Amino acid sequence: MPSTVYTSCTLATMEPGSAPYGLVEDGAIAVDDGAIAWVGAVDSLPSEYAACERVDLGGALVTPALIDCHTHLVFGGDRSREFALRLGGASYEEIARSGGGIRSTVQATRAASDEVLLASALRRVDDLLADGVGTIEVKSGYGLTVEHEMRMLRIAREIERHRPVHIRTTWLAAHALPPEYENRADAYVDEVAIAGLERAHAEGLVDAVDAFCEGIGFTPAQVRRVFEQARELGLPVKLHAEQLSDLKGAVLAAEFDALSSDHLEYLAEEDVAVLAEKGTVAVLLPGAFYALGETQLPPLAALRREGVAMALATDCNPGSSPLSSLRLAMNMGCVQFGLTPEEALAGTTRHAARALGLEDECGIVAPGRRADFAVWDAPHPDFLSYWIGGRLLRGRVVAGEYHDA
Ligand code: DI6
Ligand code: FE
Repeated sequence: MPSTVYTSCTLATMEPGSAPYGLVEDGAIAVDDGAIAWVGAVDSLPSEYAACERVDLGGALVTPALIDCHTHLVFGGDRSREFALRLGGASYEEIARSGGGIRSTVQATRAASDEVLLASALRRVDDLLADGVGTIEVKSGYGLTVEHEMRMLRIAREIERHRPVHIRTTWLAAHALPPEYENRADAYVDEVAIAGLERAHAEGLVDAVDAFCEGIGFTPAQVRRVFEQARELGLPVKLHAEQLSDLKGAVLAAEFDALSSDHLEYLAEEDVAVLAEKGTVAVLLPGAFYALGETQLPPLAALRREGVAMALATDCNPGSSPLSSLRLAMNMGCVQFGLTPEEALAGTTRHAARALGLEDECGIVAPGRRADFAVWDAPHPDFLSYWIGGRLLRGRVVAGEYHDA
């Protein structure tokens, strides 16, 4: 396929090192066969690209396509009623313990047809695409039987057939205990979380394995058993850790060379070093922090000091984070957690790619990476975190194909 050269743009390549944001003024990107072949200032475009088709971007800002590395966006029903209850004083944990919360979404998800689940997921996907997203991670966790968990991942994979976006799927059967396993959590772990993982993996449905390590979720000992199975199958792990309390989940995940530990509001300062040592990404989820009215902040200064890569994601889910804008998550990461706008963009590009084990494929605009980038009407990359709402996106290039916003 002949190359296409995109010109007349400011490039925020997000390559670490040199300039802030890896900025290149008056930049050009040569795309060949769905991959980036060359990146730089248009003045130094190699002569071999001189005769290629050119696309003038009219001075737009170009960033890597954003990556939402933590979502639960396939689910049935909604939980707006719970939102009202929480505003009236009930806590997230109280609602969960009284049979609401995740369990109510499980009921609605099991009852919904494949078509209804896919159609509602696509609405949330479209919201994300309008924010320049090119890759989305989607977790299971609202089926809680082997069949229903596998169905969720099949539907997640189906999204790629309907929209220009890359999907990564995560097995999260250890999300909540379904009513039929009341007081039998260990049996659930064996019969659904572990046995189902084997089946889902055999069908090629699993890119990574996750669990909810929490008082209202699963104990570290139970999570360890799920992770041992993942290791046996050669699958990478990640963990919902230290969201509501400190169970040392992040330390456990690091022991299994986790791609990421996610949430981390209650991560102890002394446990930050182990993330740095293992190269585990800290995925921060300010949407859940905001929507649950939390006050305990993740240990940002220590994460930064130790050089832990920090990603940002929506955690898009019907309970704790009814959020389908990754740019709003970036704004919240800055305003609530104290990230800089550059850290926020690194958190939804380069570091988000690492949180999915995709650092060699996407997350920066560089030769050899997939041609996934977002084209914005924005004067500077700070603007993407600064401006709340609006339609900043002009278009997305996904695997070398241009799609208008
Ligand atoms: N932590 C979360 O924030 C979501 N899951 C999890 O393990 C919440 C999911 C829900 O409330 O439906
Ligand atoms: Fe989550």
